[in-house]
Amino acid sequence: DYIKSKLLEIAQPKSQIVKKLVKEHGEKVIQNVTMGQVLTGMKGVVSLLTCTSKLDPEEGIRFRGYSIPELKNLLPKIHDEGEPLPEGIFYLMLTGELPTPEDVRYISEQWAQRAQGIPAHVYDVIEALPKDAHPMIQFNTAILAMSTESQFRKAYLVGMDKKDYWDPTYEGVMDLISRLPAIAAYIYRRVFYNGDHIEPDPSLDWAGNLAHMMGHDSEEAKRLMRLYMLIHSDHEGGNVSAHATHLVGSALSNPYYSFSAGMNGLAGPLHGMANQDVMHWLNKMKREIGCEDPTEEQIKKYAEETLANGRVIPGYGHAVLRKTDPRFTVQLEFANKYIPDAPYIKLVNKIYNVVPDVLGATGKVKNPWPNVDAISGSLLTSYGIKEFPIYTVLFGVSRALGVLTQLIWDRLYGLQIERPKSQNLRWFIDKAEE
Ligand code: CMX
Repeated sequence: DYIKSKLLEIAQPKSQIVKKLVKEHGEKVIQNVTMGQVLTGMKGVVSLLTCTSKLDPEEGIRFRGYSIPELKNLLPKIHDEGEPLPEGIFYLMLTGELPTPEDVRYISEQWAQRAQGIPAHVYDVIEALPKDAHPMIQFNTAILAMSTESQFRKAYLVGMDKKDYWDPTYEGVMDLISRLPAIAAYIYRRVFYNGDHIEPDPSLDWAGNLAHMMGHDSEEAKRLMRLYMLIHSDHEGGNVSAHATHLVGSALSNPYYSFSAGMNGLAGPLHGMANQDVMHWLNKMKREIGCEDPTEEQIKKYAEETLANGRVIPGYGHAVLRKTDPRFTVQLEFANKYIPDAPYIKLVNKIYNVVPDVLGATGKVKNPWPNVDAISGSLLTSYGIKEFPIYTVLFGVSRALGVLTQLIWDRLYGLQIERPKSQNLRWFIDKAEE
């Protein structure tokens, strides 16, 4: 595997730098932390080393320095007009370099081959769950069930030198990522299509195959899936799914355990589950207003009622972003270009016109603008993927690309176990009085 030797070459000097920073600058003060930050979710506290992507509050996400619009041009794609292949962003996040079309092809082939190794018991475990168990329950159970295959644990028990931990981590990550589309599609077909499963097409790319195995075989659906897999892949290190994966991985739990932790976090309504909740919110609005095409005035009233009832408006707001999420914008551009008249897209546009003002009027919401989830479900629905409970699973398949790449880097850097300090309420009261 030439990627492994390349990675080691890139990583060796970097891991030396990390060691040197700890040794020679370990005492350096890098930030003051306020009580408010600690008591409101540690926002803005620099406490993680993440190399795969960085989030700017105004500009949004950059993957190894490249924005989404830049990557649309720079990453290899199947058609000139089409979307970059997620294999390419994986390569970029892993190595820090832009891939050639050959690199992308190599990863596609590797994943197609590795995907064949899903152990039979994983399907038995999924089948043991009730069909109406939320797809995220089924997805995460399958991920844990796959950890019987972990090379990391075996290598650890044999007594592997810690400088080599990254190698079985890489193997586990490649296996795991390769298998997620088949698992996601299996759950989708089990829950929504009577278990009428579709075999993978070995000639297809990773995301194209996911759309195919789900039964959405048009080129448009495959293009949308590539876009979806690209933009959800990473969002810096502090979001719940990335941080949870990193935290659990810091105990040298294998990639399956680590990713499963991240997926448990993604299943929360304030994180990845928001993409499903947006659809519930929209549909409830249509039901309550009693029409398919509510006016902006009606939407505004419904949004205000949502707030008055002590609920959040899903798809809006962000812990870091302070502008419209570029992941929202790129989806809106796709929708406005190809399906401007789709009813759900019209609705998304109207909501975008009124909800920021409604949230702004509260005076407390720090970011009134839409995030990635405000449109993803409407777009999927418009392309025939209408089963909302699968949306967070699709988010999870994509998120694996970033958080698991970072997990390999955690091992390459030789990072230690994470163990921040906690204090009780008395300590905070005493601090306030100091
Ligand atoms: N609707 C209503 N209230 C909102 C809001 C929204 N969309 N966004 C923030 N607020 C409220 C918060 O609940 C908080 O209220 P309290 O002071 O009463 O607790 C206040 O505004 C301040 O919050 P904030 O600093 O602006 O936002 P946070 O960093 O605490 O939270 C987020 C960020 C995303 C959880 C929040 O904006 C939210 O709940 N949004 C809706 C859910 C959502 O879309 N999540 C998906 C995010 C993207 C993703 O991970 O997929």
